[in-house]
Amino acid sequence: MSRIATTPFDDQRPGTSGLRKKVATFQQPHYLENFVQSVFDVIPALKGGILVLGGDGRFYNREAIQTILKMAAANGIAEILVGQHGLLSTPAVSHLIRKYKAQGGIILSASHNPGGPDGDFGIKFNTDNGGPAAESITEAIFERSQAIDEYQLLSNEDIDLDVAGKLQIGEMHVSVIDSIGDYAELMQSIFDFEAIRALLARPDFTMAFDAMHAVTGPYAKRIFEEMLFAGDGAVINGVPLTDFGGGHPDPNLAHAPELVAMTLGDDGVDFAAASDGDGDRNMILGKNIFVTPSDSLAIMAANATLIPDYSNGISGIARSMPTSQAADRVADKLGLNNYETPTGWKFFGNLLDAGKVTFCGEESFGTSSDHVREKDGLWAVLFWLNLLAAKQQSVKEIVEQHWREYGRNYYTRYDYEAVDSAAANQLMERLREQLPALLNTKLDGRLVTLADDFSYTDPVDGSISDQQGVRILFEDGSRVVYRLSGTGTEGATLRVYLEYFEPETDKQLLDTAEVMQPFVDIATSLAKIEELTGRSEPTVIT
Ligand code: VG1
Ligand code: CO
Repeated sequence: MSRIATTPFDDQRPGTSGLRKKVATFQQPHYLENFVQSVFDVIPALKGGILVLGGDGRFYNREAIQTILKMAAANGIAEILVGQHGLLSTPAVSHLIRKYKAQGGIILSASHNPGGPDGDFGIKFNTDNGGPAAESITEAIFERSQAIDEYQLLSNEDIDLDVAGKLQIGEMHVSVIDSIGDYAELMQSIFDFEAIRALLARPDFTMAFDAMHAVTGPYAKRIFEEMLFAGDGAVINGVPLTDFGGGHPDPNLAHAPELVAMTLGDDGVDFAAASDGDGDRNMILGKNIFVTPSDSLAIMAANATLIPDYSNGISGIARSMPTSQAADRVADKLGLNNYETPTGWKFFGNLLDAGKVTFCGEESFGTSSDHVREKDGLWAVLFWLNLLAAKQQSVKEIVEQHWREYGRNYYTRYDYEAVDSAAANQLMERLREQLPALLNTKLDGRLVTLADDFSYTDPVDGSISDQQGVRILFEDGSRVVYRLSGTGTEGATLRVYLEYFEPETDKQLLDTAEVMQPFVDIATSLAKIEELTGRSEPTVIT
């Protein structure tokens, strides 16, 4: 075993979802090692314990895995479960931690951010409940990284990640496991695969799943093609590539145009879906319709009892603050618990562990349930397929019926990426200063009934998270929300979330962009976005 001297890097504070940086940053000598040693130092239970390890297959995934294996052996980890080819989706890691009672898991991913030598890399640590480490732990890891002066590494040959089997590095047992089997089995235990098979066998039903050349390719092929007989070719872009084929593995209307095009027109596929780099996000489309992630959460909750695993009902729903309030209406009507949390899946963990909620969702294409402690892209896709099979209706019929019953929350998000950090901070600061004066005034004729900087007190452990986004709520339930991203790697990303509630059936089928324009105008002028950032248009609209 070697102890290797090192000095701290000052930028190892994890953001919304782990530590994310340019590949070149991670390639600096000791950079990855410092962070991993900080994790081992902060979580003593890993010594003598089990660790799950895998990544989304992006550039630098394999190298990082080999380094972490040698460090884990030197740090006294007893057993490590590593995905074959170095691949494990984020929800699969969450499941493996829980199933094999591991003390933690390391996921190598920068999620939906581009990959390749000039792209992004990332590392996330999940705790023994299977979920992303809570803020108290990520802060402790960051603090440790600021004082680190050595790390431990066992000199050893690289292992063969491509062959499943058991081997040893020093005293540490290593199992290279089939990345998919346990996860596929879990999905089978939740959903009615028989009913989905029957749906997919119908000559008049077609589907497409876009794996975006990321980690869900092999999972989707096994589940949709081999287990559900969706037909060869149902999975597109199914081979994981280290640069995701040059694209953003980000399942939304802007980054999956090929898939969206397949749903349009009379010949469009009946169901289409996509997932992101690490398999925790999902986009749901039907013939000529896109289901917003916020609506998807609400529709799932409203129809939960049609799915075998939730047939006895669900305890509650949690949504991140910027996610539309559509789910709240379902919770109200069905008498379910309902929570509003800050952005990031780590805030759902305590609620799920305490049984207070069963479903969670984020507007950023994330939905999941208590079957794991992460968002889960393929789970959401299977949920929708199971729903279509149970209801024997089209995606469009299900969505429009939901709107008629609960009203429609029109929704859009504007992202301004790679904005100058100082300008973005100034913009948020100015907004915060304006908040007290905004209350009970009118913006574009709409009365402001709440204007604050969202603060969350965790109902389970009492921890407080401040400054989680500026929100302005109007009398009619409409909202404008601003926050800065915690996953970007260049400058700052300003996110502006806009929501308008329409209870009247005859106004629920209008064009989202047109309906939202007044709110776009309110949001851009109130925050002086162009004046402060120089941007007259957002980088991406979702
Ligand atoms: C974004 C999303 C957030 C999500 C996070 C991680 O964070 O807004 O809802 O949980 O990404 O998703 P931010 O701070 O950039 O807005 V993923 O798929 O990276 O694991
Ligand atoms: Co992701």
